[in-house]
Amino acid sequence: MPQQVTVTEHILLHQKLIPGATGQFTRLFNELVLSAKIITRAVSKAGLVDILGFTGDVNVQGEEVKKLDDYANRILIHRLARSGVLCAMASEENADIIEVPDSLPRGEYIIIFDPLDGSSNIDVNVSIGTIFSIFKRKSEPQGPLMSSDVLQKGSEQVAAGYILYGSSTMLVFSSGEGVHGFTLDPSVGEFLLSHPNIRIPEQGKVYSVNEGYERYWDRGTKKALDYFKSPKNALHKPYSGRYIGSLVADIHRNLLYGGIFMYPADLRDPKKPSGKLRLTCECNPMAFIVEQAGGMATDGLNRILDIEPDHLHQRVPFFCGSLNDVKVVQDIFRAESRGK
Ligand code: P6P
Repeated sequence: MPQQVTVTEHILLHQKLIPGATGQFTRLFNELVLSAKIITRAVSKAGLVDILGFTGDVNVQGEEVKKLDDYANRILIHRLARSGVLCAMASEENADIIEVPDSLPRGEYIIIFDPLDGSSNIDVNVSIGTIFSIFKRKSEPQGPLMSSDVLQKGSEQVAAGYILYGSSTMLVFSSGEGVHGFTLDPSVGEFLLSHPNIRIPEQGKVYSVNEGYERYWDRGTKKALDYFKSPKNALHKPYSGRYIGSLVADIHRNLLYGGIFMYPADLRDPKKPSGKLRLTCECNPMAFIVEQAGGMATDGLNRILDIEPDHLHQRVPFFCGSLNDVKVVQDIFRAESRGK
């Protein structure tokens, strides 16, 4: 009988519990796992029921909200609030911090999530994902929640991860003790350990970027792409270009096979002066995962996890993946900043 380890069992048996935790983390994670199963059911039927299409609403990002986006957001908010261990939540779909209703028990954890990233791919059956980032509040539990409790830098995360709704549903997360992947077995409704201790190859062979925006890139990004396409790079041949346009799918592929994902600054669009991706609900959790797997994540000059967030929906340029590849990008940007 193959050893079948469930995600809850894994957290209890193999992850050091967060210092001072009283099983609260496990309760939060169990609600996240239940949410993943509920969203999987909806995503797998999206083509069959009238859940596709637009709600007609527009989210804080100015993007049309698809029904599945909205559904996933509502499921996560409802379930996570009932974990009884949160003092606050934040969602990519909501402009402001989401308070936990006074009628529900609260705790010391904070979770920030993108409920269904890559949602523009829903209608064409391309993999999409939920991304999450978990902190513990810093302010006194009896006192008021401070914005600094939510706007913590990524290095303060106690856990982070993603759920990938693809050919199978995978939960990939880290609580600071390496990265572990669990695959949902729909026949028993459990996430089973399928990818223990994931390590990203130190040297990649793939770059992921939307080259349609090349004319709007800064010099550093253009020089980086010249490097990856040049036979004079570390591989002595051009890297392959792979871009799905769904962050969770692109990062997951590079995590397992190696490579670098880039969403650079966009010098054209006043809404995206620092690129499109959000620091708190996309870049921080992905950077935490990739660093825990032995990779690296930078905005070109600074480690992503060291950036102090200014506001909840702050965007940053994002270069993330295999250590050797991200180091090349950082060296290019640092040389640019020295005016070389
Ligand atoms: P573009 C999806 O909308 C998303 O936020 C990420 O999942 C993805 O990496 C990126 O945007 C794709 O953006 O501008 O290349 O279509």
